[in-house]
Amino acid sequence: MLLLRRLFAALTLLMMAPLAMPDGFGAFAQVPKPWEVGMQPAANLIKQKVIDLHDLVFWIITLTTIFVAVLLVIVMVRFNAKANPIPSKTSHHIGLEIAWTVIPVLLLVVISIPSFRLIYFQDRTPNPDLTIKVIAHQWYWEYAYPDQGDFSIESRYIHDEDLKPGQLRLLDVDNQMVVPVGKNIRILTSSPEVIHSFFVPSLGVQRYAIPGRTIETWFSVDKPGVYYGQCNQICGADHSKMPIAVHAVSEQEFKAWTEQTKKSADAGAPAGVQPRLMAATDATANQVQR
Ligand SMILES: [Cu+2]
Repeated sequence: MLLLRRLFAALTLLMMAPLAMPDGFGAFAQVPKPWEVGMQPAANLIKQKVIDLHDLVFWIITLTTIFVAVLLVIVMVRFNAKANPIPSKTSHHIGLEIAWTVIPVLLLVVISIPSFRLIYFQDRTPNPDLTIKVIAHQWYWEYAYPDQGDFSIESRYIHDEDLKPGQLRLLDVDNQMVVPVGKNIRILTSSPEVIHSFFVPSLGVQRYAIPGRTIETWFSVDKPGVYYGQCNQICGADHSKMPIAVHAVSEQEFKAWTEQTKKSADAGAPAGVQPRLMAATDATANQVQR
């Protein structure tokens, strides 16, 4: 037990390790690290709830596995043909049978309660401050800001030969999704062609982008910085080239960014900035599926 406790403490320490700050990155950034064990640290309450549920299930699984393994060892040592040449003919034990039915059911109930609570917590935005439509394409992301003048930006990965010092391969993008810090951001995902998935680990967000549907989820970000994720639904040849970079900034910076981006979108859509959404996503954007 002591060894296990030490092992778990080491794992917990690793999870809580100082937050990543890649070279050349002035601001805080949350990225996956080589040899990382456990989940990325929480950047908001949703992720903290994900980690808490994970830890609860981790302990239930660990204790159950140890308990069953110990029973197996006892059976092998005490009841093998040599140690126990004349076996008992007992075939039923009502108390034992009730116990090994009821205890697993109770364990599942214990897991299901926080699990359902978390699913419903992630499902609907409490008091949304703004909405961002996330439209997944083969193979790039489009982020639309209907509340800030209905402009949209396209976000693509950076080719290896174009990477600047400090930029992360297959994580950094040309246009980041910019969001204000501390606000409840409603995310509506959709896709005009195949299924993708919007996944940002440290924000506790994962939602499929499904053709013909608009699905809601939400997140907030506690402190400014860049939070990385990826499409995590196999979506075709360039699936690995759909990174997500969420840049959380102050409210003033966000306002300035939206005004400037809208202006350049209105002025003729330079590369990566488009004033209107694709028709396919417009049609489904207002029907949130339950
Ligand atoms: Cu994808």
